[in-house]
Amino acid sequence: MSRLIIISNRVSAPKDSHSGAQGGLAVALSAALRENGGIWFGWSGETIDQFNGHIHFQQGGGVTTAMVDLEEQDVDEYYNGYANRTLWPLFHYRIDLAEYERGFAGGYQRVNDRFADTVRPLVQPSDVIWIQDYHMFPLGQSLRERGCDNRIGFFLHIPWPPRRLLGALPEAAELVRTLFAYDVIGFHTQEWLDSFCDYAIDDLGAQLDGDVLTLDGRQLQVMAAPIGIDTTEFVAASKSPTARLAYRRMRDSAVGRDLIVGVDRLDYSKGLEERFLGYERFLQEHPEERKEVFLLQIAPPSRGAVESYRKIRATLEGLSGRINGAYADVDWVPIRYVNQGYPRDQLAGIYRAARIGLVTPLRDGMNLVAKEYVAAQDPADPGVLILSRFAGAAAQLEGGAVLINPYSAEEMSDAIVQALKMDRDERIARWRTMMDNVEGEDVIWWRKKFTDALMAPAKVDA
Ligand code: ADQ
Repeated sequence: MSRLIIISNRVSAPKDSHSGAQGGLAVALSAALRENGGIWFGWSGETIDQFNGHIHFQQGGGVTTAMVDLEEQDVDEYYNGYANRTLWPLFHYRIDLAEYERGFAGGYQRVNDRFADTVRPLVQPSDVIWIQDYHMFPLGQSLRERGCDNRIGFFLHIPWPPRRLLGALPEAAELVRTLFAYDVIGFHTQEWLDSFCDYAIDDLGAQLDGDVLTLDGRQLQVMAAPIGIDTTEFVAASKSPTARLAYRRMRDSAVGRDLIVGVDRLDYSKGLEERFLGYERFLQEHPEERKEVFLLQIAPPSRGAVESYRKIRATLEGLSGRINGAYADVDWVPIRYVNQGYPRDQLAGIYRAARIGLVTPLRDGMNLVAKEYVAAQDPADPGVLILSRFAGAAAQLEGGAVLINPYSAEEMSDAIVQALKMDRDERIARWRTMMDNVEGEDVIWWRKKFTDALMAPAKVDA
């Protein structure tokens, strides 16, 4: 069997496989490494004065991790720059926030070349390489230039933007061309996959035959593989003693009111500002419901080095203050806004206590919070998921969620009322539909779908 080399910006292999403290992705990738043997490679998160390519190896939970340090300039240009100030906003349709600087693009390529230089000596001829996400689009090409002819796959965790939007990226054509260095490329949804094919076909002249794109004699297999959560683990987490305690604490502090919960990284793509405005609209339009509910928004800060993230934080603080100032009473606060992370089992208990899960990104590759909310519910008395139609997860959960346009405060307000009034039979039926998907297409299914394609023997080039 081939060894697997997984490469991602940050490495988060679990210290022990059942701690339950890490996300589903880390669990799934670590399991793949345990089964196949191999290495998980990435940036250590540390900086160093002069890049030296020195690899820090670690063993834990049956997984070998290998990490390198980067220079501060690397981090500024590659991570805070091109990845998070150019690609992230553009790929989330925020052309207004995307910044284009040659230094970012240059630093991004330099770091990918550094990763390639560092990882190349670790690769054995029969290894299969799986690269994760938008930090590393050109890494496959860099590895090919260093004589690596292994099977290499790439999975994109964020949306792929429509063709004309991608055209705003100065290096768009070059970037897409480099992706033909891969053997397989995966997206969460058919929509993202179609947008990718549109660009490759219409702008670069690639040809599509079945699931294979051909450009200049290189064949690239394209696939939609929606990521799931580790459902078994999450259901178990939702019944753990910590979850039960968190559930009880929430219920006690709710004193009979219905909890609406939002859990997101503090990121403009998650539609938090629009969510607060939609909730404010609900409070305005439905004075009779006001003291019957409250919104708990959990949003740990992320990417604080990037200006647009500092701005969204300030905006949300202002907005929650304004709404609470306008509506709060001595015994009731409409929004509890919390800026910290919680362990997964505690989060599971909070989800379970919530009558409504409010997941309203403006654009999201998938959105795992939506699936975690579903998995944590009590089957006999589940809550309602209100979900943005612009999250990748909507393609799988549309049969059970109340889908909304997150830009519309009116739709959000109406959906909250609909969810509060929904009778138990309808809630159970909707939840069952969603849970069937969350159980069937879990993270193990996702990982297998991708690695099966990646590990299949290469097709002969036409
Ligand atoms: P993210 O943008 O980080 O992921 P998401 O899929 O929602 O978004 O995953 C967030 C994870 O962080 C969830 O597992 C959630 O439980 C956890 N989390 C969030 N807030 C937390 C808190 N306060 N405390 C503890 N845990 C918290 C990117 C893409 C997504 C895609 C995933 C996986 O942007 O679209 O679904 O990768 O591919």
